[in-house]
Amino acid sequence: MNLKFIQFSTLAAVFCMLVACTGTKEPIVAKEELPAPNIIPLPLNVSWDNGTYLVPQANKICYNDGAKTSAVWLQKLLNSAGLNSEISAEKNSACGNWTVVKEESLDLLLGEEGYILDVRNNGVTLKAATDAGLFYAVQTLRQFFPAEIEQNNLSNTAIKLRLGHIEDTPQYSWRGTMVDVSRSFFGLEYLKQHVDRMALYKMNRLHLHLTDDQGWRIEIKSKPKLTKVASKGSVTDGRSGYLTQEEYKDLQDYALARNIIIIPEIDMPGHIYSALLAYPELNCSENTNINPKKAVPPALYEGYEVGWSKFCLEKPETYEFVAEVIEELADITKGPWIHMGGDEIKDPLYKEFVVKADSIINFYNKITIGWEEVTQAKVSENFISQVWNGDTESVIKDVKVIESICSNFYLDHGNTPDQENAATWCKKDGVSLNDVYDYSNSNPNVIGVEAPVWTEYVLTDETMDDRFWPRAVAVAEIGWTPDAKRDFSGFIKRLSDHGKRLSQMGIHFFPSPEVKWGDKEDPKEVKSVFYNFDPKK
Ligand code: TNX
Repeated sequence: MNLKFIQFSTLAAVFCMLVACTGTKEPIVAKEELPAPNIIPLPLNVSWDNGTYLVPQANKICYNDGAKTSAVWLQKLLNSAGLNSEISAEKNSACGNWTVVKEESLDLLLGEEGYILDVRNNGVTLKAATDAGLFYAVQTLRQFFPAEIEQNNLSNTAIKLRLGHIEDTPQYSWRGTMVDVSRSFFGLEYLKQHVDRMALYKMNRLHLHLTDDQGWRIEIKSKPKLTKVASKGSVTDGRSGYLTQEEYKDLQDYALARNIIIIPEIDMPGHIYSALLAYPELNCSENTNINPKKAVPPALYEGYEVGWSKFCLEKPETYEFVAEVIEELADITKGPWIHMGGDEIKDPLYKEFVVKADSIINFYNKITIGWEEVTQAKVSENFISQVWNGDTESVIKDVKVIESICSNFYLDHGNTPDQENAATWCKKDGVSLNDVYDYSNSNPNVIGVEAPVWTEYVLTDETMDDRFWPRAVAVAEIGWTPDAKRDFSGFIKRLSDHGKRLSQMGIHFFPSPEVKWGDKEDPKEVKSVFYNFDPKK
C-alpha cells in the first residue's frame, strides 16, 4: 500500500478523534451558540454555559458498578442519533467521553428519582443514586437531541449539545395517567406506546381501569367467565377484549424498565355489571342490586350511564368472589398497589364492603387505593385516596391523596369547549391546557397527580392520543417541577418546541390553541427512541 495514503489516513483518523467525525465528509465545528434545549418537565436547577459539545462519531461510555443498564439506555440514545459507542466497566471514571455513575450516597441530595447531568466540552456525565434517576438523566439528554431522533433518523447530522449543568429531582412521587380500558379496550400495543410517551416526560404511574359495567379486561384464571363472557362487551362502537396474564406481565416489565409502575383497578362494589353478567349467581334475588335495570344478564351493557349496578352486598358469595379475584390479581401484580374503585354507589352496606375489600387487599400484601368516596369508611392507615370531585368528608385524618380533581385532570373532557366526543359533566367548556397547568395545592397529604382518560367516547388510538397529548405533558410538569418554578407562559414556549417531537413519535396530539406550534407536521409512523427496546437483552 502506498505510504503516503497510510500517512494521510492516520492523520485523518487522529483528526477525527481530536475534533469530531460525524458521518458527513467534513468535520463540523460548532461556531454559533446553540439555544438551550426546551426541557419538559422543567428541571429543578439548570445552569447553561456558553458553548457546545460536538459529539464525535465514535463514543465510549464508561459506567461504574450497578450502572450497566443505564449505560445501555444511553448507548441506545446515541445509536438512534446515528452515533457509534462502546460501553465499558473500566474503573477509571475518566475512561470515556460519556460517564454513567450510580452512587447510593447521592440519595441524600437527589432522592430516589433525581439525577445530575453535566455536559462539558469534553464529554457528558450522568449521576444518580438509582437506576430511575439515571434513566431520567437519559430522558433529559434525549431532549437535547433534534426531534428526528425519535424516528432514528439522524445519521449525517452533526450532534451538538449545549453545555450546562442540571441537578434535578421531582416535586411529587406520584406522576400518573389512567387509561379506562373497560368502556373501550386499549390493548398491549397501545399501552406500551403510552408507557414510552409517559417515560419521556418522567411520569411513573400507569393506572388501568380494568373493569366496569361494559367489560372486564384482565384474565383471572380461577374465574374463566370473566374473560369468556364479560370481556366481550364495550360501549357502542368501542373495542372489546382483554389482557391475558402473559400480556399483563409483559406490560408491567416493559413499564418497570422505564420506572413506571402499573396499578390495576377492579372497580367495586359499583360499576360491576360485567362481572354480574358473567356470574349471575352473584346477583341478589330478582336482580334487586341492578337498579334501574339498564341491563340484566345475559345481555351486555353498551350504554354510558353510571351508578345502576352493584354487588349484592348481603351475599357471602360476593366476598368469596372478591377474595379470589384479589388473590390472583395480587399474585400477578408487581407493584405495591391495588385500586378498589369504590366510586358512585349508594348502599347501606357500602362502608362495610369498603373496610372488608381494603383488608382483603392488605391481606394479599398490597396497599389499597380507592376513589375518594371510600374514605367515608374507616380504611387502613396506609390507604391512598384518589380525589376526583373533592366532595367527600373523609373519616380518616391524614389519608394520603392522589389528585385527579376533574376540573384540572379529567382529560376525557374536551381540549376546547366545542370538541366532539368529549365529556362535559365536570366542566362544560372542557379542560384546557391552561386549566391543567393551573393546578397547585398546599395539602401536605398530596403525594402527586394523575390524569384519567375515561373512554365512553374515546374509541380509537387517535382519539386517545388527542385526549392525552399535550395535556399529559402539563400533568408531567405539575408532578415534577415545584410550583414556585413553574409558569404557564414559559411552559407553552418550551412546549411549542415539542410539537415536532410528538409528531415524530407518531402521536396524534391536539394542537392546543394556547401554543404557537410552528409548522404542523403529520404524525409519523409510531416509533420513538426506546420503542420496543429492552436494555437487558
Ligand atoms: C365519573 S370519576 C366516573 C367514571 C366515568 C367518568 C366520566 C369516577 C371515579 N367515575 O365512571 O367514566 O365520570 O367522565
